[in-house]
Amino acid sequence: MKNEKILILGACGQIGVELTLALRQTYGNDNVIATDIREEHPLLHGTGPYVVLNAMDAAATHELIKKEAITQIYLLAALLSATGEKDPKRAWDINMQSLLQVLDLGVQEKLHKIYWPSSIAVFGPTTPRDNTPQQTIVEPRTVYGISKYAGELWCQYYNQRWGLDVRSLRYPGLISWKSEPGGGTTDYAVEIYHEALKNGSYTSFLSENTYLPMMYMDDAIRGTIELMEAPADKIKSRMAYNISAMSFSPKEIAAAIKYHIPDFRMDYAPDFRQQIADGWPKSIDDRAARGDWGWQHEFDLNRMTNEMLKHLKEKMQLA
Ligand code: AKB
Repeated sequence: MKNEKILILGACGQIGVELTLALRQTYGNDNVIATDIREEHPLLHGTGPYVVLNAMDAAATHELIKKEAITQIYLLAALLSATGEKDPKRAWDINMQSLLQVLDLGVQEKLHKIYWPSSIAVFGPTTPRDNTPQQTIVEPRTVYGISKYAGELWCQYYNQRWGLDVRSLRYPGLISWKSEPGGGTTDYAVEIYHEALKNGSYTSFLSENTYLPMMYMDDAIRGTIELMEAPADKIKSRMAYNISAMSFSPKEIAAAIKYHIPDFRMDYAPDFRQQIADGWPKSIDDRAARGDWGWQHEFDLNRMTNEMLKHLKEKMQLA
């Protein structure tokens, strides 16, 4: 078993649940302390230590780091793009304060590594939208995107100024059957599978030809752990890496579902999230991640659709 003691902040969110379970398999259940402001997620129950903790509470976080002799932190607590637009100042406070505290604690306690997720939301309407490069025009228009871009710059700053080993990925929309998404613009691509199985229909809040970069959660979790385990000299970007797997529109995901559920019906009623999606990339150039530390995706739209429908059917006891 690897000799690290890991603290997860925000373990009950969409990424947190699956990342905690995967890290517990690699590092041992007792070596991964899961925390969140909410009650423990049912899937984490009985799999290892759990503490109710607000990621904004620096003193309590510091105490836990010392008590548990923590060596690595994964900071996943955040408000996402759609929720963030409803209360921009709160989104800024949560997203930035938690990151700056963790970076400071990382320096103070000489932590081995820190992981903090960024997002395709760092890009904006002036960014080239097809095959968006690793380095390009970056003018985010959502508070979530602004906080992610500022956060990337802070990560790079702490790495250069204090030698802190902080690593990050710009996640596309993440699709999972185990844990629920939490207030993003790409959430439609998860909801659609649930509704297809429950009701045989779905009304998309994005228009039919809105292409966005997406990824199956298994790929995202494996990629995150591979990034964190890569030798430090392979990590050339101390901001965040573009990573990509697939790109599709609501019309295309509907067609992939229709292949399994021929009567599935899709309607469209775009809302405020359409404008957010219209400012984001359609597809991502992730050659830097592939070249520097060997990133590779495994799931495309059809393979992911098979998995999502199979697992959700079992979960919903429809199989
Ligand atoms: C969102 O839609 O806000 C997130 C993201 C792309 O970071 N899923």
